[in-house]
Amino acid sequence: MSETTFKQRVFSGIQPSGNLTLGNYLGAVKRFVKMQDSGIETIYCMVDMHAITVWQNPEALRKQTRELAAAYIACGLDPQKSILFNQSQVSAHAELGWILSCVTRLGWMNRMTQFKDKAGKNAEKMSLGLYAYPALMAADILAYQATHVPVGEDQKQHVELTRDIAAKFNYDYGVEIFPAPEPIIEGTATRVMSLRDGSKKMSKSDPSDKSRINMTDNADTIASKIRKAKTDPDALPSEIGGLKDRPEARNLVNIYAALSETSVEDVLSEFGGQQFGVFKPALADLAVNHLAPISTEMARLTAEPDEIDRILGIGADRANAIATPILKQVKSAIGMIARD
Ligand code: AQP
Repeated sequence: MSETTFKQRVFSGIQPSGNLTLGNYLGAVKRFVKMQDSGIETIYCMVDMHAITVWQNPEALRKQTRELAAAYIACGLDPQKSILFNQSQVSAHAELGWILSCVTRLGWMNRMTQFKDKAGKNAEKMSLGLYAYPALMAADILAYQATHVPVGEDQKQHVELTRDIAAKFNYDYGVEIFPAPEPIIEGTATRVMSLRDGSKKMSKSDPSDKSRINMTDNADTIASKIRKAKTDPDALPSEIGGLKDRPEARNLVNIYAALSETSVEDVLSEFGGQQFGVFKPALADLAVNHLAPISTEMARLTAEPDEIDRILGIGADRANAIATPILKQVKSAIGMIARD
């Protein structure tokens, strides 16, 4: 059992692999903002090295990274309060990623459901990086000795793997360098589902744009996507139990609750007995009112790419200042020679 007390520190990241979705916003960024004001140091990354586990057009990657930075800031992350940077500017991620790959067991990696979901039947054609992704994610977190990791439900298994990797490294080298980071998964929208299929998670890389709400969608597009979202013919129930076996209805109610910061019970007490013809326009209004100021601010920020790059550079320097001494301890524990 670890005796070391680690300073509380939050780390999380998002891949600049496409447009930020409502799922990323509700499952991650909105909660990043809450944690920023909790008095704990917060570090939020644009994980561009994870994004390239699937081929990205270089120009698109640059644009998506700046857009993601703009989205972080437009949603309320303050670069003075939180450390904001893109992963590839801090080499400790890649260095520690390799070291932790040598600690991680293949049997552990083979149990990762996200690789199976993403690779499907084409595993042989996927990159080695996509398979090794969770070891790099462990390095992202452990390079800062982070203790809290706000994520959506789909990332829980990877944070749990990070705990196993941290414990094995500490045990193998007889040190207490790494904490056991806690996944923080809270709220009614920890797993926002596709608008076209209530059994699939809403995802940036889903080939169907209609499956998701992008943070850059305009009011008409948001309203149209919600209007066309798959549902069933029944009215909304008044009790949570009535959402059982109705994944699409449950998803829309969860989104409403998360956006309005109320509970599912409250949403059902307001809309129970109503048809989707009433509920969908109310949800569309709520979503547009919530997201429009964010997309306007994102557009303003992305019009100044040099300013975004400057903010990311400052964030990378601050991140480096934390990660470099931790990586030094790791290398020394392993027996790697370094200059002072
Ligand atoms: N649908 C979702 N509901 C709730 N949370 C979600 N997250 C992602 N999708 C949902 C959370 O967003 C954070 C960043 O995710 P990511 O970009 O690192 O990778 P991902 O989980 O693979 O997200 P996507 O959108 O599905 O990306 P692609 O399509 O590129 O793989 C994480 O905290 C995640 O839990």
